[in-house]
Amino acid sequence: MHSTRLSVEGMTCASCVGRVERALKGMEGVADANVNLATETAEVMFDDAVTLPDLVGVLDKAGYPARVEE
Ligand code: 9UX
Repeated sequence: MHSTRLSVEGMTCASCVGRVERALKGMEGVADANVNLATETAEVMFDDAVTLPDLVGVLDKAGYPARVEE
């Protein structure tokens, strides 16, 4: 299992948080996703079926431009 923190742009309300969490958790291989609205980040746990570009890509597609932090 891997984990990463993504910086996510464009989340302005609680519904946005839900959308981002659902987009991530809906991916094959994502075990958990926790979004922090205040810091505009998403902590994601995922297995070998998922790559970092996969995570970023699904959020970009959902309308929340993302990049990998650190
Ligand atoms: Mo409400 Mo969050 O439209 O985009 S879901 S601000």
